[in-house]
Amino acid sequence: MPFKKDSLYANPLGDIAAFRFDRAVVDVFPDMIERSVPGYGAIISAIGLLAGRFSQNDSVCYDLGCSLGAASLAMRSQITATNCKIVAVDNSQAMIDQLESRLQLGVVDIDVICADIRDIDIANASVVVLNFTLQFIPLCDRAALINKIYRGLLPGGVLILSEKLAVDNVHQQALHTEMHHLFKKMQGYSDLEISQKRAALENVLVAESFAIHQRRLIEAGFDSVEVWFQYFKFASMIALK
Ligand code: GEK
Repeated sequence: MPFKKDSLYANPLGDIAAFRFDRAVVDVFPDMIERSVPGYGAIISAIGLLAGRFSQNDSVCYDLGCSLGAASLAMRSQITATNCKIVAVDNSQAMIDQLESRLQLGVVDIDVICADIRDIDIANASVVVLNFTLQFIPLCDRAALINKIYRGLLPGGVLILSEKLAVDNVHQQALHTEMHHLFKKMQGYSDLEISQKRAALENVLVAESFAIHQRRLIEAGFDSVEVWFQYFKFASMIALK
């Protein structure tokens, strides 16, 4: 079945339930993320390039919160290291079922695992991708996850962390929110869809500032952290071990 256009929030909803990555979301996911996250396609392509640059022979590349595997597929297309595999993890069974049903065999193996990324072991990693996933992890668990990723990375390894950022200055925060709203309108979403989706994500997606991400990554041991891409609040960072 081809994926559908996202119209999940097009009609007025009485009670707006907290957002979940369930079957209804999976059925529209590629359209939803493409029209909601400015720069998503560019970030996915660059994750492929970075995996080509950083993947090491005999190592593992992790895609944490992989959804339908867009980052895994981009990495697979660029990895030339030998005996390197990709491990793609998501805790939404609906996402994992859909990913498994669409995954074709390729030169680089992709192991697909349905699990909470807080519970899995990370070892022998050359590349770790958290592409818009950390923002869904409870604040109290984020440092432990980043510390685990750091420990699991090989020397010379990279973490690619993409997040919706909070902006400290209230005027800038309002401007970035307005610009994201305009971006979504340009993508065909109505004001109702935008406001209902925002309500569904309240307390589910918790954004933090770049300063907070940077501090957590440096405290974990990363040598350096830089933003390599930003489009309004949507940013992607590179952390080097
Ligand atoms: C992409 N990276 O297309 N454990 C595992 N997975 C989780 C957890 C958790 N604790 N919490 C949330 N997820 C993808 C896009 S989407 C981002 C990532 C978005 C999963 C969740 O099930 C969902 O699939 C993903 O993280 C976030 O490059 O929709 O804005």
